[in-house]
Amino acid sequence: MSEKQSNYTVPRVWRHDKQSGGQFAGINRPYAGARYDVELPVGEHDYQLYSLATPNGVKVTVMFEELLEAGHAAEYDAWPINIGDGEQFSSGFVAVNPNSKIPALVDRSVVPAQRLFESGSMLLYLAERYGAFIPGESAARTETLNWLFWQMGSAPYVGGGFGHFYNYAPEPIEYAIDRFTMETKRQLDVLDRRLAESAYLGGADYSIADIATWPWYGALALGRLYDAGEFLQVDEYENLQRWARAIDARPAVRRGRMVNRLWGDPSEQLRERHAASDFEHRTQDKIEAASPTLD
Ligand SMILES: N[C@@H](CCC(=O)N[C@@H](CS)C(=O)NCC(=O)O)C(=O)O
Repeated sequence: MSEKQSNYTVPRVWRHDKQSGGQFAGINRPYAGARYDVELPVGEHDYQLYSLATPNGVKVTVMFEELLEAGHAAEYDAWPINIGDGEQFSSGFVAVNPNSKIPALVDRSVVPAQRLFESGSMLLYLAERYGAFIPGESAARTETLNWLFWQMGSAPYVGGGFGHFYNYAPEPIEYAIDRFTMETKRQLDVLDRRLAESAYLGGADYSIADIATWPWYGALALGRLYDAGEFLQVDEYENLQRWARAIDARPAVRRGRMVNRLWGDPSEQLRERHAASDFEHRTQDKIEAASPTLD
């Protein structure tokens, strides 16, 4: 253990008796499990998604919208889970995801109903169910899974590492920001080099590897995540830019980004989604216009 430059002496035993002061400090606890009893709402479709439009949530709403766009019968109900309010710790949510993180999904078309947690598991389940966005041929399928699992292992360095210390920590810590910026830029270069040799991550075709990766690294490349585009000099990654823009222009991606979104431009928020027509009639601007709040 280094003894340089710190007022902090590491105790023999860590105790949870202080607040870190960070943005999510109020909801973090060092133990798992339900904190209160509330059942989850259930709509009419086979798929019930409990999520939020963070990068991990957007992966799954984009997948559903891509499946629907391609003509598959993958209608779903999407219910917002406000993680800032601790809704991921309800008994209903924990029964679907014991890890208390969005997204969580239930497929009621099978008996007993199938629960799914981990966005990568959901993408693979849906891709296999519909034979879509995953190659059938062994080498291309394996390469697609290589990148899918790469994303699942790598993104926590961006979100929990870079994003946390650059954006959410109560004070900037140079050592932590340097460490995670180094790794984030290295990962951006990994993607840029792959996308120099291939249109999409798995190969010539758009797949679940791209659907998983774009909400994190595409958003970073487009300067939408943590307002860190200039800091990370994302314009230098030309192949990544080409890929990020191509995916951004897909209609299903535009819709998927809106689902379970609780912040930003009200016309871009579809807080609950139950039907394709909701994008036209149930965005937050229209809901607010129909029932103006009283001052
Ligand atoms: N590996 C998980 C990560 C899910 C995750 O980290 N979700 C975050 C939002 S992006 C969350 O629910 N955080 C709430 C919390 O940590 O209490 C996945 O891909 O599904």
